[in-house]
Amino acid sequence: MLDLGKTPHRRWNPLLREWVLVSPHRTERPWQGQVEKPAAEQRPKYDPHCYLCPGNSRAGGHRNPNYSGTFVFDNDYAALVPGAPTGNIRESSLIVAESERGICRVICFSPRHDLTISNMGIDGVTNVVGIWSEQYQELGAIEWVRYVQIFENRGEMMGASNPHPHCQVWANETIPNYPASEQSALLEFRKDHGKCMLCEYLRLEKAQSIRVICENNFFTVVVPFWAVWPFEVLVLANEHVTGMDQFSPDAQRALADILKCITSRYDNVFEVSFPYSMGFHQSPTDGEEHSEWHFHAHFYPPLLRSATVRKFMVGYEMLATPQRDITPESAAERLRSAPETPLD
Ligand code: H2U
Ligand code: ZN
Repeated sequence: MLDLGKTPHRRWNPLLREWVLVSPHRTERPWQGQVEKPAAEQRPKYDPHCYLCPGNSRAGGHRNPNYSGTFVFDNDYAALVPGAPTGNIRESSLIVAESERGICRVICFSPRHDLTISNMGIDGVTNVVGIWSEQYQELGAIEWVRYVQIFENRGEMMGASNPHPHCQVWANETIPNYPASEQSALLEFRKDHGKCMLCEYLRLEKAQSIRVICENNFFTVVVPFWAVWPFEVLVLANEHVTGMDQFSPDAQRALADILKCITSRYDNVFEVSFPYSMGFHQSPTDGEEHSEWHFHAHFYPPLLRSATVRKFMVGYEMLATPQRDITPESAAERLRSAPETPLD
């Protein structure tokens, strides 16, 4: 008999429509073994060398204003630019390229160099949610922008270039791969079952509750059944809302609250400022009706069993199928038992 906590098995990711291999017998109890704690990171409130702190200069001769809340600017090293020449190459069906326009921005969450979402005040994070919603709508309203991806890389391990609390926004001419895959899965599920996949998934998770971490009136955090990263979570809107443009002020505050809760739990799991990549998935802005979309956020953190042991997607995972050892259920238990208050 298949025992999810003991038997090697594979699980189905219905959003990306692919399998993940789970080998629970390899480490049945993720919190066994030594937890190494690196020296506490002491950061100043203001860093004269930080290119995101108020009043400092950035690349290309720009100087940040003395901002007091959030601060948005066009990325000085933008991966995509709005004025890129258009064209395509189709030498055969095998050598294919298309030009891609885009707009890349950086959003500073706070003038304070030393804060993170977990230890910023709820009002500050609510302001950030307001800016995300504004950027989603402003960039989405541009005629050729079909998708707005808001994402945060937190921690050097995730390739963040700077510890100052910030995120990026990329607005693209085309819908990127993962949102596009999710969109076709959501559409197909609705066609086959007559309901939203994520509304249904949330109902199942709430009924079982073993993978639910925390919730408020508007959002629920679960370790998805099909999680690949050790402490991966999915933040789901409780109601079927397609995007941030539909959030009431209460929902914006609730998103800030739930983000603070999950990031604080993360920090408390290994007593470090937890690295992760996080991003929102919501309706494209291509002018089509997209009632199939259910707003959600993914958190993909690389830490495995201590602050210094990280998971890499290598070997079998690069060549065959993603794999995990600790089960999503034990990760959920670990996150549930971590305090929801900031680490400091
Ligand atoms: P990340 O930490 O997620 O890499 O985001 C920081 C972004 O800031 C990065 O995309 C940009 C980088 O291009 N940046 C500027 O726009 N101006 C600068 O002076 C330095 C970095
Ligand atoms: Zn700074």
